This record gives sequence, C-alpha cells and structure tokens, in this order.
Amino acid sequence: MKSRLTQLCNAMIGVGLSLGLATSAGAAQSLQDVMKARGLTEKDLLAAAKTYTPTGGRDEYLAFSSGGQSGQIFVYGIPSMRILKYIGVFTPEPWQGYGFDDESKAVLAEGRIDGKDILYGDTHHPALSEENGDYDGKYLFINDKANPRIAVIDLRDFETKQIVVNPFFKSEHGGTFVTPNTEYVMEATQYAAPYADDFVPLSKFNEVYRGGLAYWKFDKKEGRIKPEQSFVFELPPYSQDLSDAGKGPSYGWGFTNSFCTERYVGGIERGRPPFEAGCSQKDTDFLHITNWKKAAELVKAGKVKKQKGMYLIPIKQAVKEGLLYLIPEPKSPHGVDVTPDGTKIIVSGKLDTHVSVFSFKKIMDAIQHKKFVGRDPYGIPILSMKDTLHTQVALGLGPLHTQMDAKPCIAYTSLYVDSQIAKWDYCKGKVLDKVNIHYNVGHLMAMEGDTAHPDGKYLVSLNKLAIDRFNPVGPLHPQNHQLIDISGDKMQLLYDMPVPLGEPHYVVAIKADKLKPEIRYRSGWNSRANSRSKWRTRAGREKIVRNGNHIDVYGTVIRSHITPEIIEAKVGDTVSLHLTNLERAEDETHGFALRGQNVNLSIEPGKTVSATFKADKAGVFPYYCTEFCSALHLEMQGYLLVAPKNYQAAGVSMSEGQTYTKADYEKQVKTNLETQAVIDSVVAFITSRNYKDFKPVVALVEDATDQLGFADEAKKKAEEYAKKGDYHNATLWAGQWWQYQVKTADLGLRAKTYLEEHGAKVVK
Ligand code: RUQ
Ligand code: CUA
Repeated sequence: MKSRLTQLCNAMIGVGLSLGLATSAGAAQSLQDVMKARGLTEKDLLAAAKTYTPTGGRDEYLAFSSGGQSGQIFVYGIPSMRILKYIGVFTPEPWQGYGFDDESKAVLAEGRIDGKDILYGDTHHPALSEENGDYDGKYLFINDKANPRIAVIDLRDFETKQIVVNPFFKSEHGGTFVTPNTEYVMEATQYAAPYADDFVPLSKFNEVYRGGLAYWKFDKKEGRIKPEQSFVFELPPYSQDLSDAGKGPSYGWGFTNSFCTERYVGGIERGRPPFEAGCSQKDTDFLHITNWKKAAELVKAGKVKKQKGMYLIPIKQAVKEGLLYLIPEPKSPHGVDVTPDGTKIIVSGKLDTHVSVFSFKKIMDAIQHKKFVGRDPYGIPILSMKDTLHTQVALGLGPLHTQMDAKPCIAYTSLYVDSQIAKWDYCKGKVLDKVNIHYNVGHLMAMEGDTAHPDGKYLVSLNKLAIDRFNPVGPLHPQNHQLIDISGDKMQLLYDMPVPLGEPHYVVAIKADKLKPEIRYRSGWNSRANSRSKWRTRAGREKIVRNGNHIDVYGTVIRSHITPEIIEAKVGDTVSLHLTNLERAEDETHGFALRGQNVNLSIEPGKTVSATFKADKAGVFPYYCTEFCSALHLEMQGYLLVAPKNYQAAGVSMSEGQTYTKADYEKQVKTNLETQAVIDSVVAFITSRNYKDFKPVVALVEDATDQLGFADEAKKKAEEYAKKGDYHNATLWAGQWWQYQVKTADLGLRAKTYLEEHGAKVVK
C-alpha cells in the first residue's frame, strides 16, 4: 500500500497538471480576443495595466481608510486597490480576537462612557504620525464622531493600543489631525453641548452650551496619548468642523472651521424651521485660529487650570493671551487644508462655489496690528476676510475637501454636488482640469497629500453614493473608492473599488517602504500593553494552577496541538486561559474557540493572550484551533469539562477507541522511514540550489528544521516505549513523530516550489 505521503504528493502533482492545462488554454487566446469578448477599450487596458499587480507583487502605497460606522479602519494597497486588513478600533473584531481576549477588552474598556461599553464608532479621519511635517510610519490615529473618542494604532503590528474619551465634548468631528511632529492630536467638537454631564435646557444654549478644540498630547516614545498633559480650548457654541495644523511658517498654529455660527436651535416637530434652515442663514461662518504652541507654554508655566483631568483654557483667557482669533469664511464651510509650504490655508464653502485661499502672512499681519473688524458675542477678535484672503476661486458646486500635489501650487478639490474633482492652481487662482466621479465625492486623497512633501501620482475619490456602479446587492449599496491617475496634465479614472463597510470619510496613504511591520512578536508578548505578558508560558512548562475558585491555565499552542488538551473545572469556578503561541514561523497564527463562552482568540506567533470567564454551568465544552494551520489542524482540539460542585472522580483511566500492537507499531515506523526518504529528497533538492539567496526559503528551512527536531523527540519517546514492550504508547508516539514529518515535508515542498518558481540555480 502506498504511504499517505506518497498519495499527498501525487495529489499535488495532479493539481499542478490541471493548472498547467488551464494556463495553456488561456494562453491560446490573444489580447484582442479578450478585449472583444469583454468589450474592453484600449483605454481600459491602459488603466488595467496601471493597477494590475501580478501574484506576489507589492503596492507602492498603503492606504488607511476610515471604516465609517463600522468603527474600524481598513488597509489597502495603491495602485492595486487590494484590501489587506481590517483593524478593529472601536468595535470588536472576531478574526483578530479584538474584544474577545482580556488584553484587547482592556483597550475597549478605556472607551467606556459613563461606565457603559460603547461597542461601535463613527470613524471619520485617520491621521498618520509625522516628523517635520512628513509621515514617519509609526502610528495612526482615528476619531469617533458619535462618542467623542480618539484611538491610537501602532503600525508595528497594526493593532489598536489606546482609546481616550474626551471628558468635555458630547460630539466631535474635527479630528484627528496631528501637529508636524505629532506633539498633539487635534480634536474639535461638532454639536455644541454643556461641558458638565447634567441636564441643561436648550434655552441656555448661548450661555452654557459650548464647542471646543482639544490638543491631545502624544508621547511618541511610549506611543500613548497623555490626557493629563493635554489641553482643551473652550469655544463658542458654533458647530466646529474640520481642522488642520499649520507647518513651516505657520507651525504652532491650528485652523478649525465651523458652521451654524447662527447658533440656531431647531425643533421642526414644534413648528420651528429645522436646523438646516436656521444654520445656513448667514453668508459667513468662522475660521478659528488657535496658537497651540503658546497655549502649551502657558500650560507648562502652570497658568492654566485643570478640570476633569485635562487643562481647560477658558475663552476669556485665550483671548487675553492672544491664543484665539476668528475670520469670517464663506457659508457652511467644510474642509480646511494647509498648503505643504504652510503659507496658505484653503477653505471650501459647501454652499458657495468658491474655495477661499487665506494667506498666513496676512493673518499674522492683521493680528500683529490688532486690525480687528469686531468681536463675536464671546469677545473673540474677528479679523477681516478681505484683509486675510489671498484669492478666491470658483470651482463648482459643493466644494468640500482639498489635497495637494507634488507639483507646486497644484491642488485637487472635491465637488460634492457636481460629482467632480477639480484640479486647480492655488497660487494663480486658476482651474486646470475636472474629472467626473461616481457619485458625490466627500473626501479625496492624494499620496501623502496632506504632508509637507506630497507625492502626487494617484488620487482616491471617496464617494458618498455608488448607485449603479456595481452588481446590485440590495438597498444598502457598497461604498465606492475610485482611483485616479494624476501623474499627467489630465486626470484619468483608473479603477472602482467597492467596499462593503461603513461610509468612509477620510483616508491617508503612505509610501509602503516607510512601514516596518513585525512578522512575529517577541515570545510571550502582550501586544496591547507592549510588554512581556506575566502569563507567558514556555514549551514544557504548561500548568494548571488552582487558587480557591480561580483556575489559571498556562497553556501553549503550536502545530498541531493545544497544551493542555483537557481542562477540568467545577461549576462556579472562574477560568483564565493564558495561551502562548510558540511558533516562530511567518503566518503561523493559531485561533482558539470555546463553545458558549464568547471566547475567540487570535494568537499570532509569539503572542500571549488571556480569556477569563465564569464556568457557570456544568457541561462539556469542546475547544479547538480556528485557523487551518496544518494538515492535522482539525485535530488541534481539547475539552473543558465543568463538573457539578459535588462531583467525585470515580477513576482516572481514559477510555480509548483503539489499542495498538507490535504490528501496528512496525507499520507506522515503516511509513515514517518512507516519509523520511521523501524529506531527504526534498532536502537534497533545496540544498543543491542557492536557496540561501531567497529569504522566504531560508525562513521555511528554519521552520522545517524546528519541526524535524520535534519529530526526533517524538521518535525517541516511541522507541523508549517499544523497548519497554508498551506497543500501544509506542505506536501513538510513532504517529506523533509522523505528524512532525508531514509538517516538515509540507514546508520543504513549499520551499521547493518557491525555488522552482523563482529560478534558483544549481550549486555544487
Ligand atoms: S468629513 S466627507 Cu468627517 Cu468631510 Cu466626511
Ligand atoms: Cu492551529 Cu489550526
């Protein structure tokens, strides 16, 4: 009889043959045939060639997109537009075990409001950390508009590490935007509300309701926001909107616009005109100008009082110290964007056809000469729009957001109502080109387009509606991210990417080679706390420790077993599972799922995670690995047995379905020797090639060597039992020896295929 491995190899060859046939059948068609059959134009082919990325290829940029109402972030490559990852941020995400292990539950718990778990977010604006105004590839921030919160994501492992709740705001929008060295993360309110947590009637709107702008202090070394070093500007109850931080000459200043400076309060159900009417009466709203650098100095000098754990700068103090100014800006503005050189501030008025370009120098001149046209009802000095404007350019209907090109003075602005993107020159005030998008673009994003040194090349249009772009999937449509080539004079639409997630607002893209994510964790790592886990467990040191009613299980996972495989508890016990993944190989994640207890873990190589739950019911609870990690993955299983309180074990013997004899043992050993021969031939192939020149192969070989080491240990145990005449256990250990051989062979074959596909050379 053929060994199982030979069968496996034959099956593999079979797959290869059928693939080969399919490829040659495809190759028989010419490009023209395919174009005709699919109705493609030459322009389509050109677009395809600009985005298509062959297997194993890499993207030049990675984009981090807000996942809107999903409370997540997702990551995709540009120009391929292939989605690479979802990152759980404000919402539990089962694949990553986010919100299911104790470590990540602690992160989500930081985001509680009034002690309540808030398990969703309305994510809007991701921001990458910066150094001298350019992305450094270290951290990512995102806000939650609905529950005023900010999250910190570490780009070493793309995991959420911290959530902070704004103690004053009841709603926000203008975050996250970072200052040029990530000194601070900006977050502005949206809908005004009282700072206190009690009831305040709407009749007190003007006196007690407030807007605000937080500057959250970020510690780059630690990778954490420091609320106790952060400060908040008290602002009038206007609806503050987006922000941007100054850079270059405008370094130290922040810009935040607003709408509904009418301070209108609706009540349509009472016969009052609705918010939308009352909030769009005036021709202008206010651009808020804040001096965060001077504010930080005041805080440092002990001149600002603390409230609710943060520094709060009252309007009066901000005005007195010259930290806060207003400039009228056209009706119901949306985006505010500082140009790469920091000299100009571009504001779009949703209800105006213009974008307004303000000059930072003119703003400073007006401030220096105290040239104010008046004060708002809260005493904040107002600069004149005329004095501070550089130019205004009519772009089209509903201008929202602006991004910058690598070429000087070139910007792109989204036109929501027109469903277009306009390319224009903000120095000369001239429109250069327009492209139609599908449909109603909100944000748009050029490569590193909000930094001091934008890259240009591509633009992504984040559309609010998809309507007819994709196959219908019911009333709720996917989102549509459209990729546009901006390398030439004319913009060219390249690709539509449907996204089945919440409405994305902003997205940021960074040059992929600036990111240096890890492949594995240091062994026994608590990734959320970024430290060694106190629960880490080494191979052979697994144990179950009982302390009164609490059981701590120090376990490990490795291809293909979970240690321990049997856990006994009694009703009423609290069980804490602590599992360490012992793997060092790339992509060898193990999962862990347990019936009925909401326990679902993702344990990446090196990671230690915990899951604590109450064994509140007697019963049998199978658990298993949820990642198909090896041929014997289905056997990666175990039992949690919860016995009734008064249960007394009658005996310790396990009943097994089979007993093995000397003949069984010898048969297994024969299979193992045959398998070893296959391994040897694969090893001979690999070592006769220049495999050391291929990094992925070197990693596979290391992993295979580890597995072979385990095989050796199992072999020794089998032989010891055989020597004692215990052929039952000898056969079982010989089977385990074979398991490790199969893993070795699997790795070896993967390495061999890689070498064949990459033209490895024969060496002497
Ligand atoms: S905002 S477009 Cu947060 Cu513009 Cu959505
Ligand atoms: Cu580990 Cu499947």
